[in-house]
Amino acid sequence: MSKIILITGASSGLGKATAEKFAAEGWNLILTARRKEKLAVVVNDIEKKYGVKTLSLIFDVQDKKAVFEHLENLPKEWQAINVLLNNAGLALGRDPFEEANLEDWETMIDTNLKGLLYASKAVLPFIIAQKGHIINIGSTAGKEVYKDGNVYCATKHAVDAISKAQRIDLLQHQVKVTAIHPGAVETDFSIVRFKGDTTKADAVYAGYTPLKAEDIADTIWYVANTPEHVCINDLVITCTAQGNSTTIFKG
Ligand code: NDP
Ligand code: 8X3
Repeated sequence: MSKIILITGASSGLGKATAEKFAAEGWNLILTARRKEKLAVVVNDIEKKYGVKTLSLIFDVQDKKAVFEHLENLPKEWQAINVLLNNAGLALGRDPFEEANLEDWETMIDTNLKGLLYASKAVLPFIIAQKGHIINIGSTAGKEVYKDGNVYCATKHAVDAISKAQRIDLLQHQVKVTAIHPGAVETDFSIVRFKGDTTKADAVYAGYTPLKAEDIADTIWYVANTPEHVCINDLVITCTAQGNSTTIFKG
């Protein structure tokens, strides 16, 4: 029987690439996002290319009621979830503390932290039943704080802490928990962060070869397919040109 991965934030970037990777390996997919049309394109492509089964769910992970309504009431045939990938997330702005926008802070906290908690809690009974695996997408921003990264860094530090907590608390259920912390990956991330300013977004990836979403998808595939007795706890991955969040060798 095919395995099932549930991916939050599957309409672009890391989530989309991971959906493709797992579909190519024959897994069935539960894919979630807010943008219905964008997710529909991903789903159509994958179904055509790989012939796997997909279930798409449209909701905002910030909306506690919607998360629980969708995930607690999954159709029976979709409840045997092997892997939950908590990926939905974003940065908004890169501003000094005194200038940063309060609403941006709230959106990042509600998405990156509370959304991850809601999704994890809602599907936990299914994951426990499978002795499954929770994979949380953190960031190098969860390992160090950089200037003007304030609340984004805080949310990713929280993902790091929650991953450790989940690993300890879920040990008794033999649920694996992994946190993956990427450095710069060229996706829509910076376009979202800089609110459509493509000049600023492009500058983030100029002058070196950043990670591709597929690099992270390959890593997630590896982490999700270790032998039963092996759990990769924590993994920081950057492109070769990146030493930490703010040190990038641009030739
Ligand atoms: P993208 O902007 O390409 O993708 C983000 C995904 O998250 C989209 O599918 C988006 O879907 C979804 N999403 C965002 N907010 C919500 C929400 N409130 N409810 C539901 N879904 C939501 O960026 P990435 O693929 O790069 O980002 C994925 C994750 O990787 C994030 O957690 C990010 O912090 C992390 N990360 C990214 C790095 C990078 O350099 N790119 C590096 C380190 C970590 P939709 O808008 O349709 O809802
Ligand atoms: C995304 C990477 O360096 O912009 O999490 O924080 S960074």
